[in-house]
Amino acid sequence: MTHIVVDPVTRIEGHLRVEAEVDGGVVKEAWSSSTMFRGIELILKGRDPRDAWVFAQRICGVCTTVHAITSIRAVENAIGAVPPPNARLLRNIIMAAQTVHDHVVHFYHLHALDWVDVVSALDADPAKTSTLAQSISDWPLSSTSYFAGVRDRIKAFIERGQLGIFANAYWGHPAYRLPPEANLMAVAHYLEALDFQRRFIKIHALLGGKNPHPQSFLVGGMATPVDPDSQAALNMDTIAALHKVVADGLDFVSRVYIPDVLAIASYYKDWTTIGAGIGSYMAYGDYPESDGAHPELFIPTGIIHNRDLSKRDTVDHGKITEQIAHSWYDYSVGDDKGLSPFKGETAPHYTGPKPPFERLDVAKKYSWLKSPRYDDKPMEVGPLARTLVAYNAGHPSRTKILVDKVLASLGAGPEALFSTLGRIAARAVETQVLVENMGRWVDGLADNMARRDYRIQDNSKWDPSSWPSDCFGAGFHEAPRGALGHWVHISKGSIVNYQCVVPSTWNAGPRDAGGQPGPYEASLVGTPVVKPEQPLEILRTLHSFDPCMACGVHVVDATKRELARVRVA
Ligand code: NFE
Ligand code: MG
Repeated sequence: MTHIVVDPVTRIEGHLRVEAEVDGGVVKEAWSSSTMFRGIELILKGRDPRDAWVFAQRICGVCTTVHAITSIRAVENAIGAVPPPNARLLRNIIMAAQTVHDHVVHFYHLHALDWVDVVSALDADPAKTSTLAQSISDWPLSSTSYFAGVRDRIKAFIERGQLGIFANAYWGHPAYRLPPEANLMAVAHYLEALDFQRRFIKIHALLGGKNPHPQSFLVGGMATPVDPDSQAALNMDTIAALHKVVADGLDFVSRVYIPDVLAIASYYKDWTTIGAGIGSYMAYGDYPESDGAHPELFIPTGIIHNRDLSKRDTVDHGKITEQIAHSWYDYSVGDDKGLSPFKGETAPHYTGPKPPFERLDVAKKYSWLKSPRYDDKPMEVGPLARTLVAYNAGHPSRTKILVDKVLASLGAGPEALFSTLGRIAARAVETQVLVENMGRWVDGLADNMARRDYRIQDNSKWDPSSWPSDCFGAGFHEAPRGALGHWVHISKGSIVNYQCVVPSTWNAGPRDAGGQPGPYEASLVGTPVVKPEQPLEILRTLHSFDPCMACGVHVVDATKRELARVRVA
């Protein structure tokens, strides 16, 4: 039995440590630990709920707007504010832009190098790379001279000892399987995606003033004026600019991202049988298509239990609790109990070993993440959960068509989705579905302008004197990494309690009081590890979730600042 420690896991947001027992070249057990405490939930206590979104948004710099919208929705739910149609559409466009941007950055810049060997790309024949690229897509940047140029640029970097962002990986590891030409094509697209993401997120600059952390949210609506007769407002020029960015986005996603996912996946088909994890999936649903308290949702809500795609359960938010049996917190009701987020407590209490240490005591508490549970069961959330729910829902959109296309190209059935590769494929499909629909929401804004509906805020509930003296609200959003909820208790105009239960907390949380592992922990069991001192395969499955510990924990230990450490005991 070999004990592996990966700390910190890199190419993620925040600080994640994983310990695993490997026997016979396979992971037998794994523990996921967030090594960072933050405490935004505590910072919010006593504040004006109309300001909460500005603070909450700073939970993360990767999924930048998601805590703003969720906070706004929680407060609106508590005080009864109803945003007008323009605000709904503006929010849908901003959130979809976030998810599309986030997914592209994840695939190319955070995850691809687990599958693509940059050093091997140097051996590629540019002419053969061109043939390969043209066989999978009609994307124009595909000539022999283009790929020769990319190869020469990387070669020059390496010869000068300047691998830079490519410096720290397991190049030459036997689990890398792409031929040099596929590696070169993927590296070229890695570089193109850097440029793409900068152009695409301009949507946030257009509608929210900046990225990260757009500034145009407002309880009851949005602070983006809509007026075709004003140069200072969202007008027909903005509509045209949005349409252009969205069209460019659709072009890149359908002609580069999707073909790359299919091409890379074709070399790693065995990863459709690795990394499934707990097999239950939850989506809150999102992107309201109508106004009011119970809108139609573009991304459907539901739960898939135990990999059974023939049934879809409904989500009852009242069944959500957080446990802390293995988390560095105290509960007034006892550490073996779960608490509803409305009654949630954030009382940090570190009882782990004093750093530096070799191992966590996983029989006791071992993470700053809590363990969220639905009806006392762990749930995987994220693009795969949403895609499975939409697939089951017979979603009239393109989800089912696109998923079936991906499965056909892999020669696999739907059970292949319950896997590491399934997460990657689902994220790509979701990106395509969202970017295809963004133009429709932009058209919705233009239509409203044409009929002179310029409303952007319901200000009837702006004054705290219009609020109940004591009220509770919950807000939900499908963030890039999955189902996100904020719960707020407001009394006499101020926040009494604020709890965030975040996608990476659902996925990366530790075992609960009953010993049930969280999704990361379960998904690593059965993962092959060819070279324990270079646990590339562990990174593949972890990265397939797109971890974000900043969100998950919501004071960094400044005494322990190593860049990377992998130990085999
Ligand atoms: Ni910080 Fe986040 C997303 C949220 S996390 S990245 O997506 O909420 O899990
Ligand atoms: Mg929380």
